[in-house]
Amino acid sequence: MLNAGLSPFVVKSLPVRLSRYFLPVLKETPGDAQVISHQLMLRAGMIRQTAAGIYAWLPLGRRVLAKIEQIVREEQVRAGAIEVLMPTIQSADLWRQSGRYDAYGPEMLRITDRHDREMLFSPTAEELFTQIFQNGAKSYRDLPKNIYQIQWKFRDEVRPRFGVLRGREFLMKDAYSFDADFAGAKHSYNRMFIAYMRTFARMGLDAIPMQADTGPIGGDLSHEFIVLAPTGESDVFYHENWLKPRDTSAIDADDADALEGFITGLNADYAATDEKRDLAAESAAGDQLRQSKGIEVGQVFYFGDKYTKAMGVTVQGPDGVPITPLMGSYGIGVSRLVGAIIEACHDKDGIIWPDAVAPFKVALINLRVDDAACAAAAEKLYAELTAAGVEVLYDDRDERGGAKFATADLIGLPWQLVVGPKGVAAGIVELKRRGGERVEIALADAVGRLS
Ligand code: 5CA
Repeated sequence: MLNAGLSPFVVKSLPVRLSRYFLPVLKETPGDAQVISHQLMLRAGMIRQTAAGIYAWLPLGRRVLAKIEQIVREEQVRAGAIEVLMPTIQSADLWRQSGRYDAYGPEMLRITDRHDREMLFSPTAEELFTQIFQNGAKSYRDLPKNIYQIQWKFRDEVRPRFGVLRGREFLMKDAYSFDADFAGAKHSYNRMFIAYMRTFARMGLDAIPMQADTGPIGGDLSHEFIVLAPTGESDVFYHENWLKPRDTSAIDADDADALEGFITGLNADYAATDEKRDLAAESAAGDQLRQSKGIEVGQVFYFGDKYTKAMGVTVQGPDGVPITPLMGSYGIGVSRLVGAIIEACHDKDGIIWPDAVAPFKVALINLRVDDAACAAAAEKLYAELTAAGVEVLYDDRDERGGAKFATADLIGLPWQLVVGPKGVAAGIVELKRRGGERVEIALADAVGRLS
């Protein structure tokens, strides 16, 4: 293991009283939003667009983003990657060293500072990570290394659309691995591959790894992780075996051979994006071949010495001969995932958050704020749930019950705990699973059930 330490970024979210929160929900579906996730994110008060493809994240959206970031982090740390933070604004000269300053084209946002120096807003960060690595690593003993960040990127997309699914400014996890030889580099690639499967599964998503084109990153080995969704922008082809969930819990990622064997076994089932279709493999799959639309939530690349060679990066080898490290890079669309999860998890009333990424666990709904017994019971539940460490959004607003239910359904918290005057008199509250069944339980049992 490279780094078994815990992430230093765990922040506990606090419970909230809705009357004092900032949750600007919309009754009407905004006309300019074409896909369901974009509509629901606007309606649930998660984001607001500030310019084409650029979004402000409001409190509820920020909490979901933080939950997703945290899962991504935990699986990166588990895979041995080490967190850093690079600047978003980078110098054109750095990008000239790899040749990508000219090659990247109009997707790169170019900026000139007051001294007429050419700068840019990073669309990805192979060059900077390579430079930082070179600066700190001198010998083969410094290998392997995998360094990552979770940082905003900017790509001046021709057609930003579908809300956060294709933004211009978006949050990405990007990791970069450095190894001494191909066997090591393949192990680094496989570690990220399995980390991605675990990451997406924890978020309640079935993401299928598919052979993919390498585009402007370059290289000769790449997989895109695709969530199937009719609104996806990618056309994908896969063997129906991929529709069955894969268990990765028993895999020891430190064991390079076992890991390679597991991933080779997975990839025996065909799955490819449009650019990488293999007609022979498709005919072999016969009537088990499926075609669908999908959303790319992550991509892994192996590109060898493409950047290290261009930028003249070496470390001292064991025999004194310099080694040019071999690299891979590994991206996850953190902000895109918020939209992708909603595309996969919603109904006609709103979002249905998987537990692991829900902004709060429980909506505590007081149906009658003007009723003293009701208010006292709700306040007590709020205090006890908070003390038990349950993330609760307490709807203490002076509103009709119907409006409160509509808000709770729209924002999609996994549980609704409903306190009404009749129930309180009988010592009963209602517990409803969002998208599932509702049951009456004893008031005294409510905190236990939700902790
Ligand atoms: N340097 C590599 C990996 S570190 C890289 O940039 N890969 S990427 O181009 O595939 O981007 C990584 C992930 O960012 C994608 O899988 C996708 O989930 C997300 N992403 C890319 N473009 C956008 C966009 N315009 N809006 C939202 N997310 C995006």
